[in-house]
Amino acid sequence: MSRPFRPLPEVARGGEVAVIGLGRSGAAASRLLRAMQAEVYASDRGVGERMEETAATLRAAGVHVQLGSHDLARVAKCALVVVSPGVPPDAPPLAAARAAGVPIVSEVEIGLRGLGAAQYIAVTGTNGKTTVTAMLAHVLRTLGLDAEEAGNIGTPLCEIALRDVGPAWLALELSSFQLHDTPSLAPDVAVLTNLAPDHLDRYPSLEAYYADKDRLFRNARAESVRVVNGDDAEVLRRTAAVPGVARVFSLRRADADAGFDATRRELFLAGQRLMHRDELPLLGLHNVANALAAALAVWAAAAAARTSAGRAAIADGLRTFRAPAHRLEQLGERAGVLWVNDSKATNVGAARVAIEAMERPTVLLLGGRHKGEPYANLLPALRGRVTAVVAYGEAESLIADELGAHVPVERGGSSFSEVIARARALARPGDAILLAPACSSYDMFTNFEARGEAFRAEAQRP
Ligand code: UMA
Repeated sequence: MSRPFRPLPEVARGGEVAVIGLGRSGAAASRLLRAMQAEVYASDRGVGERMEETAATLRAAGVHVQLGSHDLARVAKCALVVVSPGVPPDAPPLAAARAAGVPIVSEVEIGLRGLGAAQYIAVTGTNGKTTVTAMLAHVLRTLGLDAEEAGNIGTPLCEIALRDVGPAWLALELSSFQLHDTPSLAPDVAVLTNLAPDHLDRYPSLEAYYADKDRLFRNARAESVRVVNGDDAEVLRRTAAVPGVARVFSLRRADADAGFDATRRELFLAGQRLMHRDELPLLGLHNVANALAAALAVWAAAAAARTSAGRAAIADGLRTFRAPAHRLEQLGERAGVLWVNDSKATNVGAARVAIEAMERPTVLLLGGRHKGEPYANLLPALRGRVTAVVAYGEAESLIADELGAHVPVERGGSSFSEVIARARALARPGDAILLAPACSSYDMFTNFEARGEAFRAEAQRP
């Protein structure tokens, strides 16, 4: 028996709820909507075995499921539309809903309405948000609090809301897509890690992408708390007028609310030394920034963190945190070559951060489906670190054209094992092979996780 849920006001006068997209979010939202007593029409333009499995489970729960297409007339008659983050705003079912005046909300919105009493820290930003979210949940647990991570990091919020007993605390990662249609969002603490160009294949402009990020603060009030990157001028500019208290983390100022002394390599929190940088088992200065953001958010959110025992627990949590899979994940050495999997670097900004974290001469795998950003933005990071680039996939020629005059670029083609063979041949003992593709994976893989797993399998081959 699931616990009772409040019915949705949008469907009080009858009518179906249309769920668009049946990936993890759509499936979880459909089940939660059924638990809220809604009539649910869920559709996905996709077909295939996995879709059929999802459809069968949902039908058993009383959901009306359609695969292979969307019935636009039926969507237009619905009381509410719930959209998965991967469905772009110009998709035909959303256009049909808008034309008919049907409200559109995200899966996260439905999750928030079903969540009950959990406190939550919401995290967004172009890069680092998954690491910060995972760190937050880990540090909260080290403090002895009952905490979990959810949202863009992997577990849809609706899945958490469906549980009979949910966690007391949530670290909730939100993408710009999820922020777009989530009017109820009101986190205990809101974290903005940084802003850089991304998703230009979906947004008409950079401003439109940043405007979705701004929605993290849509319900901010005088008593709201936000944690923001004090080294990011765009973040500071866009959040200056947001109501509430701003807590700032910075790699440049040791006296920020959470700061770093680069000379002594020490992290500070609220005016006191927290730990030495080398106690943090993660590559790259950007991960020091991520640790500062997580420490500061926990300190701001939980009273238990603001004691000397709490401070010790925060440091302990950061010390025992391990990089999540596909995020600068060190896969070990083979023949003196370190393999590093940063498959999650699906944009130029993330790839640049990964390259800058490398402390050995590096062979860089760059490629996949182009997302609209210039690869030339990588040049300052490549110089002095990257001995060769292996360009591959749909973006191969673009990468070779933009970087070829400045750094040795080998063409890897469209077979991933050939790409790896090229990289192996180029790497010398003492080097690193880094997968930080700056592109999406969809030309060769189902997602970035599959790309990272393929890389891991190659790295572990003798
Ligand atoms: N679809 C239609 N009609 C359309 C367009 C799409 O039916 O016109 C269907 C597709 O066939 C697909 C579904 O809609 O089946 C969309 O699913 P989805 O892509 O939203 O996938 P989910 O499994 O629900 O995963 C989503 C997030 N995916 C995206 O944002 C693309 C996951 O983030 C997230 O972990 C999950 O919800 C749980 O919250 C992934 C991601 O890549 C990791 N995020 C992007 C990023 O981090 O850069 C934003």
